[in-house]
Amino acid sequence: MFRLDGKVALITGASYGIGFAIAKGFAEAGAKVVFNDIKQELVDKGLEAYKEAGIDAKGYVCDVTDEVAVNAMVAKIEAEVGVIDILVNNAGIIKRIPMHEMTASEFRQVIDVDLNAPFIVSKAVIPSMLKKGAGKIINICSMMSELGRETVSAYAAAKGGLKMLTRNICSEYGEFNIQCNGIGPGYIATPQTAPLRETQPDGSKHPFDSFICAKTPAGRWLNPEELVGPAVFLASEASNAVNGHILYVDGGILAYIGKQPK
Ligand code: NAP
Ligand code: GCO
Repeated sequence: MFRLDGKVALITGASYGIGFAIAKGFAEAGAKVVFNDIKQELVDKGLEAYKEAGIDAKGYVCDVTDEVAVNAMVAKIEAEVGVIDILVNNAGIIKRIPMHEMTASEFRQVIDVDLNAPFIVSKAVIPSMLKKGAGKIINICSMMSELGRETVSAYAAAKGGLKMLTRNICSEYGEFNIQCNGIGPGYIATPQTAPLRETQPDGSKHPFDSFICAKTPAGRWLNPEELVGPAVFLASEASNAVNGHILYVDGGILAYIGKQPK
């Protein structure tokens, strides 16, 4: 029941990072992997990486915030590969700026990619899922779907909204055998969090690096590959009775007050 054989899976923003890891896991579970990225060179880089992993993925250039481009991409995928059975809304950005210094335009850019785009892409794939009588939508949420912190106001607002969009898609389409769930990763070592892990000029750990290790029971950053099992579960028939759920894959951060300083 954890296999994805015969399924077409679209993972957005999956040339590298979390999206790539999830897509690779889906391929290993039998799915036909389709991904997009915003630039041709990123799609090409992604195709190379998938090929090196022995995966015959299909890549499309598309800015997921552009509804016309998304609709055209989905139509192209349906014509060239097949109806999308599994959608992972993974593409995302973050801007770490104190709120009183953030411009409205910067705020809107984050909301556009992290919240509006999952709406746009989900809306594009749901009609065919309705016709097929089945579908899986997985939204990549965040610790910031539950918690705030300094400098990430736009991102937290977007990821909090994405949690509720997940629950609303569940509510609106559950009767048509479409399950929509979220994955809330903890702190994952990817390019997006690289600035938070940079070694300091004196060779010491970044203060945020030490902070997150103290907030994570396992005392470490998580790896993208640790999201694959939960993602395959939510993409497979094993989760047909799971809907509107945000599965936090955070190593226990949300359960933990944090390691007391020595
Ligand atoms: P990442 O390394 O920055 O990768 C994000 C991917 O999305 C990149 O390929 C990026 O392409 C693409 N993208 C950005 N804007 C796009 C757009 N408008 N259209 C199409 N593609 C676009 O991020 P990540 O760490 O893998 O994170 C992936 C997802 O997990 C994001 O939604 C993030 O918020 C979420 N998340 C990450 C963590 C973490 O600790 N890393 C934890 C919780 C949740 P470009 O390279 O061109 O920007
Ligand atoms: C940050 C980090 C986080 C992670 C992730 C945590 O600046 O706090 O980038 O937002 O990306 O979302 O779940």
